[in-house]
Amino acid sequence: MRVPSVLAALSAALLPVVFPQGAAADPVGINRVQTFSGTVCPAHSLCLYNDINFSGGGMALQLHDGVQNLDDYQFNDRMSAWANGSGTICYWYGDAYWQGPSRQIPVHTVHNATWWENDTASSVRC
Ligand SMILES: [Ca+2]
Repeated sequence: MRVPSVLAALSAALLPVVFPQGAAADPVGINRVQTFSGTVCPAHSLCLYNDINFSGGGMALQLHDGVQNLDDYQFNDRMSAWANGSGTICYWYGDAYWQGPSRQIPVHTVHNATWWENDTASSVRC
């Protein structure tokens, strides 16, 4: 196989992985989204917790990470607290695909969701 055809084949195979359909125009690129249990928020992460007082496990995102639908992680409408150690401003949204009411999560802030925020987040990005 000639080199150009190998590259073409590799591009066809890899581009959908690198740029999932619908995500190419979005500023969120590399996802290193993790889940964690209990209160153990990974370093340098925005952590979204299942329960108030930063407990119950949850999800961790880093700079440039985004989740367009928290249901993909069985975390839709579940966030009850957050702690932003990511080093960047993040945002969460009441609807999937970064739609609906949004809230900024400033750098180095921790917050228990208010009653109107509790269990409403459906997407997030940093
Ligand atoms: Ca929601």
